[in-house]
Amino acid sequence: IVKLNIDNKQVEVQRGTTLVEAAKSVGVDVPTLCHMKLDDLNVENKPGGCRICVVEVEGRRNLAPACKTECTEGMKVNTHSLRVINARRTIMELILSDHPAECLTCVKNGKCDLQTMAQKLGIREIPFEGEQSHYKEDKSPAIIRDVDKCIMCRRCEMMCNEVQTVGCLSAINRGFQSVVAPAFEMDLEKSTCTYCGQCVAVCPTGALSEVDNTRKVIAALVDPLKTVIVQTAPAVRAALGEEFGMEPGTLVTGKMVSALKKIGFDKVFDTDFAADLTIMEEGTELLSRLKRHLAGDKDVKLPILTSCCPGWVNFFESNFPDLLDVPSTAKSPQQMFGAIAKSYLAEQMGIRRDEMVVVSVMPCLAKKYESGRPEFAVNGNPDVDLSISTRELAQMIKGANLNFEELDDEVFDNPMGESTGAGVIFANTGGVIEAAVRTAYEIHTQKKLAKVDFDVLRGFDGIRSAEVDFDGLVVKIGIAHGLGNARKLLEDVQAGRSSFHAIEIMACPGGCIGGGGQPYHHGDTSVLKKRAAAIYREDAGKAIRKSHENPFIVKLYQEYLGEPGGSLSHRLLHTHYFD
Ligand code: HC0
Ligand code: SF4
Repeated sequence: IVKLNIDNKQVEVQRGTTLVEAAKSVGVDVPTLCHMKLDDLNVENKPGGCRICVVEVEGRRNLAPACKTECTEGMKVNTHSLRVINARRTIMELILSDHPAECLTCVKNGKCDLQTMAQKLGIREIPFEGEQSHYKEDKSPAIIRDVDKCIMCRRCEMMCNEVQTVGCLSAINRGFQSVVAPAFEMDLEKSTCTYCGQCVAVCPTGALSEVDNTRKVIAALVDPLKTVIVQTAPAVRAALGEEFGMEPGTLVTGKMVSALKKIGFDKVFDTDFAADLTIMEEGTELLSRLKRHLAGDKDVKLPILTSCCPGWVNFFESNFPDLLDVPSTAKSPQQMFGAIAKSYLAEQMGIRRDEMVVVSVMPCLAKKYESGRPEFAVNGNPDVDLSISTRELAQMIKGANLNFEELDDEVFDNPMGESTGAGVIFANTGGVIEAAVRTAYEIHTQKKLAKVDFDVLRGFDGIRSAEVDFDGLVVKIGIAHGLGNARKLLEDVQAGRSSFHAIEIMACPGGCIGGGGQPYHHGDTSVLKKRAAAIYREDAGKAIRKSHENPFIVKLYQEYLGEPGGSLSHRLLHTHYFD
């Protein structure tokens, strides 16, 4: 324990605590820009680069960066002396001297940490003339790098290297030329980037952002020759409200549907319906692999890995090319939705597939890339035409001049809008496997589950495991969220050390509720837990909570698909992977 004094407050902290943390513990908020501590992920970005957090320490000649300075016994600290305020303003003016002044048209306008800090410090002019570097824009199918706006905070590096272990981004060059970039300054598309979007989620400025598809969506909506339908991912409903000032964890399912109808979509459907469909296919695949394994088949690939997260699919395709036959072949719900919409539904509606535009609203940026993968198109016409993020949907709602909070709740259209609680929980880490267990258990044992909630599969630890007793058959389950955690489980599989039968992997911390397209959490990961709790509430309130009991799924198999894993299902709902 060390005792010190911050702004005339007595503080007691553990040895090793930084001044930023110590100040926070007594309610003093030292302004920071590059610093970001993600408590639930056990990572902290503190390169000490921006220097905005400088404070005055009695007896020291120089101001000290609070994010890097450890508390020592008897320290006397002033976080807002005139000298500190002056220094912070000068530092900010220097940072802004080589930053493009494009706030009015910047994607981050109103949400930019740099802008907020400039406002807070009362910057009204920039007396220094920095050298404006002009990098070429790097536009991948999902993410745009506009590195003129990079302030070298290194938060993206922390996410990409420490949390995701993708190692795609690092600092290069010196002085005004310094930027964070993939190796050899190659474009993201040519790098090993998975498009998980976690770098975008923490970028303080407009240096990293999503490819904006909202204009294309509006163009489709005004085209009289197109029938435009929309699907909404499970995680969107638990976070969209934040964009309108609602408390994190507010469920806005009904308002979201209402907004989409008012914006002008011809049908508003639910990706959760397709999540139920995914369970039918993936659950069947799990059971069939298990049965072959029990029958002594040595060629069967176990553990089966979930395959619904496109960031994760990208990751194993680049990092584990020897394991391409291990994941489930089931397409993601987004893609199953598109495949069924442009076959079964288009037939029912009496239109050709090229007259239908399928839009998806996703918490994820990798979904933009996934929808463009060539194998998910028929004669060049994609199953999912346009994917927008939760943030882009919020933008469209604001642009349509809708008062979101005042909207009445409306319900999804059918047949592809009906879903069960199992489809909803896909949004959370552990949710896909819990949904699969609910269905696989009942199909395998021919018995009703006494309790559909599997608390053993829930939680926020990066790697979790559980055993579920299928009436004598003990199924061993692994769960990882965040690609760094996924890598550990995958290395076990690769080395033949894994004893799991099934592993669920989601690329983003928290699962889709923490996706790269969700409202910014600004470093407060408690937001993710509130969203997760909201998702479990939505599940608990559903009349039907098991995918195989979704009446529209039952009908789809009866009328159209035949059996799960059957030949039409295989053609429409399964895929393969490439290195
Ligand atoms: Fe997800 Fe999905 S659960 S990946 O996180 O499986 O993005 O929300 O839509 O496709 O359903 C994202 C969320 C989805 C898909 C579903 C899966
Ligand atoms: Fe790294 Fe993910 Fe960002 Fe790609 S999208 S650079 S993998 S953090």
